[in-house]
Amino acid sequence: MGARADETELRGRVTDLRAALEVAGERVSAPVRTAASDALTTAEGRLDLGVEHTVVALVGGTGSGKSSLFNAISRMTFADVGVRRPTTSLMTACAWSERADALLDWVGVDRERRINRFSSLDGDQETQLKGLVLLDLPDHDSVATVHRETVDRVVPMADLVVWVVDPQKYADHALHAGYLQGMAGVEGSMLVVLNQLDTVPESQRDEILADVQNLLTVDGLGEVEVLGASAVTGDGVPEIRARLATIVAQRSRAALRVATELSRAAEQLTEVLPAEVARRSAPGVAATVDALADLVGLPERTTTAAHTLDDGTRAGADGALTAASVTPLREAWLTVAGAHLGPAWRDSLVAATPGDDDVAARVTAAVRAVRLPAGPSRAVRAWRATAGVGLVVGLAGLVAWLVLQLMDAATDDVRLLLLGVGALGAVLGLAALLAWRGARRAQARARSEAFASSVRDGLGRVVHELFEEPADVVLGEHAEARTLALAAVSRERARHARVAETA
Ligand SMILES: Nc1nc2c(ncn2[C@@H]2O[C@H](COP(=O)(O)OP(=O)(O)OP(=O)(O)O)[C@@H](O)[C@H]2O)c(=O)[nH]1
Ligand SMILES: [Mg+2]
Repeated sequence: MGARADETELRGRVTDLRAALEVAGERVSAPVRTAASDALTTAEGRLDLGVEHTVVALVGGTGSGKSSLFNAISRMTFADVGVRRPTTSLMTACAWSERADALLDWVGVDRERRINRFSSLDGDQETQLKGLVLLDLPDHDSVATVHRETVDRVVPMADLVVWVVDPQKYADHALHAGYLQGMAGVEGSMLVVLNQLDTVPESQRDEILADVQNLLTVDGLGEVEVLGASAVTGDGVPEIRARLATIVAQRSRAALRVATELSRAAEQLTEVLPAEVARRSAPGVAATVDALADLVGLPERTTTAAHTLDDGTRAGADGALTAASVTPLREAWLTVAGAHLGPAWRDSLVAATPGDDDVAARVTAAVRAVRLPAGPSRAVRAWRATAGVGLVVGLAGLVAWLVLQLMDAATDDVRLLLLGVGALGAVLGLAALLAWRGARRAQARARSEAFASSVRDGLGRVVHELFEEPADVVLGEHAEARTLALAAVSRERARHARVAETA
């Protein structure tokens, strides 16, 4: 990954972690919050120093040729090379960057001891080292305490430590016991240069290089690369520059450190934002509506609605809920909606949900608000009228027939006609009577269904407004904080999590 891309990614992760903290607010415990904001401060501070830089420190005993190599690598004569030992007491820096000043302030290089290689005329040849900050350090085994202190302070800041040894002193005890043996495990950020090879007869060079490598193996640093060079003749210097170019192209240690710090803090945050917490409270809604329906005595009210013909007032009246009667139900809702939430998040959910009084009042009002069409239905009225007419006609026909029969009046035809009309009327009337009863039963059924579904709709609205909506705000914030924290752990993990959670 390029340095720029690194910085962009890390800044994005900083933004995400900060946003996660903002969304979560005080619902995350103070220690986790503090750790995260400390990590943010450190990360931003380090990013401002520029993580695109690769700090390479030349370290070694006095006279090994650090300053000479510094000049050879930078192709300048900025560092003091001397015969009086130790020569270098102040660090010298060469930056293949125009933005390294903040970093060099942090490392502690004096302003006068810095040179910029990038603005020089031959910049074109130097682009392969872009981002390199080369440091010439004082001698690590110095008689001057301050030199040793400088080395001890700066070595941990470096992305790469180049140990410069010479053919006379490469086996030096102070170097191996004091430094190299302690570097086992970080071989990747080390390089050894055996300088002054020009002072060794050509026939012995391979042998002496192999000896250096063997000593490193004894130190537990068998993996460390050893390069031979001569700062005076320039032999081996292009190889060193090529090696540095490769390292400059890799992710810097600073970027790694920032990435690790951010990951650790964000990971801690995701641990207090469990994945098991639901993103929506919808799954608990139906059960709560059912429980409320029981609580308001919906079955009995439905019976009342079926057997009365008013506008539903009777069925909806009476039995105002008390706050206490709502408490268990509200608790049950909070338990389901708030499953797996941390304590502070649960408090936030409780605070967002209206109290028992409100719920009781809204539920009572919802039941009372149900309105049904009053009076008998059209079918009931029609069949009743039909039955009335049929029975009256039937009765009249039969009575007239009976009277004429007894008086032996009128012709047979007329009497037969009256008998027919009477019988037909009676049959029709009775049939209409049966249909009327059926229509009344159908109306009762329809009224009970309409009442029940209106009450359920009303209860559904109450649950939606008083329970679901506020809970979804809290759960949504929880999910958002978690997604942001995951993004701050690493872009990769955030992508995986999003895929898993939407699957
Ligand atoms: N022959 C030869 N002499 C060298 C080479 N590199 C450095 N020298 C000489 O060794 C002496 C010390 O060189 P410096 O570069 O000052 O060594 P240093 O490691 O910076 O020394 P301090 O600053 O005292 O720690 C100088 O006289 C250099 O000219 C080399 O590759 N070959
Ligand atoms: Mg020097």
